[in-house]
Amino acid sequence: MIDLTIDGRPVSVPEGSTILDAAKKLDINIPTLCHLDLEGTPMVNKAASCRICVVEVEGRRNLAPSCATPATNGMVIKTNTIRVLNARKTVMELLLSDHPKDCLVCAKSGNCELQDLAEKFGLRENRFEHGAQSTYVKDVSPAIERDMNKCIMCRRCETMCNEVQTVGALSGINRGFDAVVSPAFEMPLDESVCTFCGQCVAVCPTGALVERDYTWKVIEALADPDKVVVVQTAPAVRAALGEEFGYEPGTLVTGKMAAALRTLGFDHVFDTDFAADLTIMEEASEFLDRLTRHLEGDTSVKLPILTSCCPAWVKFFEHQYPDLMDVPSTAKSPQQMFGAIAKSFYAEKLGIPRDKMVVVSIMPCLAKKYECAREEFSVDGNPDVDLSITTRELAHMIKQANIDFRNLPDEDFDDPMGASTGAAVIFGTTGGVIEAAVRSAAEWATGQELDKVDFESLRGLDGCREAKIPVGDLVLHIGIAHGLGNARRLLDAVRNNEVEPFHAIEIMACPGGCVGGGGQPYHHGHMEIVAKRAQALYREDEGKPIRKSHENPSIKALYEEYLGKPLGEKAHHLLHTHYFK
Ligand code: HC0
Ligand code: SF4
Repeated sequence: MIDLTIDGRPVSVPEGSTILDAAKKLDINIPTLCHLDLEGTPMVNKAASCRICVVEVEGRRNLAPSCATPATNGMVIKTNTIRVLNARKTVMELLLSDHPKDCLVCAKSGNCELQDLAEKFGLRENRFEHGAQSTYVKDVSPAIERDMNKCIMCRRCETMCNEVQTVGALSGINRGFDAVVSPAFEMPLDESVCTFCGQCVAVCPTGALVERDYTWKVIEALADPDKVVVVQTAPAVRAALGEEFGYEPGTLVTGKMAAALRTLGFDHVFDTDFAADLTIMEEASEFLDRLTRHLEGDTSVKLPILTSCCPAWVKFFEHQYPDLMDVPSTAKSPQQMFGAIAKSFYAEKLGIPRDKMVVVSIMPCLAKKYECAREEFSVDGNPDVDLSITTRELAHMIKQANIDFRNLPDEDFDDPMGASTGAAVIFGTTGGVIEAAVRSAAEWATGQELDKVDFESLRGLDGCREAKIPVGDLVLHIGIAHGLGNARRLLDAVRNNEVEPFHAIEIMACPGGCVGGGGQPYHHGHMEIVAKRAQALYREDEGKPIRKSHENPSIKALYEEYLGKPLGEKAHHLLHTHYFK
């Protein structure tokens, strides 16, 4: 252990700790901006570029950035001398001198770490106010908006994109005043290898990176008397939306969310979970089909099957693993299956043409905005899912509409596309999709009912996991990765035959799965919040009367009435897709 003193108080910390870690242990709150420590992961932003966390170290001439300075034995640290305060004040003044002052209309207002610090510092004037201002043009993609005039070069996004996600879409370019974080050659994000996972947005401390906001388009659709507006809510939203209304992380607000959507004026309040059950029908069938053929010696069949419901993961493998394009399942994601069924089966049921229906999805994700805009998910230019908004955007809509969320009654989803099982709701956390698939595949393969549907070995938050699940005479070898960097590690090991062959692998782009999605309420790196949301989904699963997708009565009826059988012709046409290099 290392023993040191901070502001006159002794503290012991493990070898390798920084001064900031030691101060945290004493609950001394040194301000930080570029620092990012995703608790529970080895990931730390090492840039130490902002210098807001400087402290005085006895015996050293220069102030030291506490986030990047190792604690050593006998150190005597002071965190609030006039020299330290003066240095921090200067840093803040310089940062603010080249920062737009449009806080009132900034998407990050209320969640901006720069704004919070300015408030904390109580700056009332700025000596550098009339300096030069950056004049970058906004980069607007279907999912993310980049306003580099608001970038403070903390480089958290770069660390997230390059080290955690290993996508490599962002890097610091130019020098001095013109330095900025950008895709290569300053190309628009949309033309780069960006996956729209949104994790850079989740960690950006200012409004430099934000979601493309579609709330006003949704409001316009709701106000249009000629439109029938159908809404679907992703599994992970119900476990996080409450945080925007003062509930503890991990509080389920499924019933209040349904009531709020009805109050907002949606004509049909449905659930993406319904389509998650449908996804399992197709994906588990495809898995069993491939597995059976493989066991019969068909060498053309590809195993492991990879899940394909996360659009950032899909874009990642399209860019980075074009040789593996025939390995992922061809099943569309639940969001897109929902849209395809809503605008065919349900529109026909209502007796309306597809272009009279507007399908809105509420997602914890930014990549879903990009996914619903992909050309293959439309018919004659009319998209299956018209608009996708995030958990945060929904919270804004609820607040804007003067809805007293906390006092709403708990309401149910509408029928038939609101009915779902416990297997569907766990889609929202890492390991959930494959657990749901195993529940159905195991019963189909053996013809016997499972004694227990909980597969605890598939759960947890380790970045790469594996489990062996006995099914009849076979032992299924299942892999799970969340976070694209972990996905890359696992896939490289598979491609290089460094691991025992897997039968199936689940991949989700965001750390934690969708509960940690880029569109969820900001968790500022506190991964324990993500873990609480995951626990909430397992609770909802446990409380459901039906916990296996193939037992969902509305799904059974959909196949009987409309689709035929899983992997059948109609199902193939509506529920499966293909990938592009
Ligand atoms: Fe997910 Fe999904 S589980 S990707 O994480 O599969 O966004 O919540 O909606 O589509 O269901 C996100 C969450 C979804 C989809 C589902 C899947
Ligand atoms: Fe990188 Fe994801 Fe941000 Fe794209 S959205 S720049 S892939 S972190």
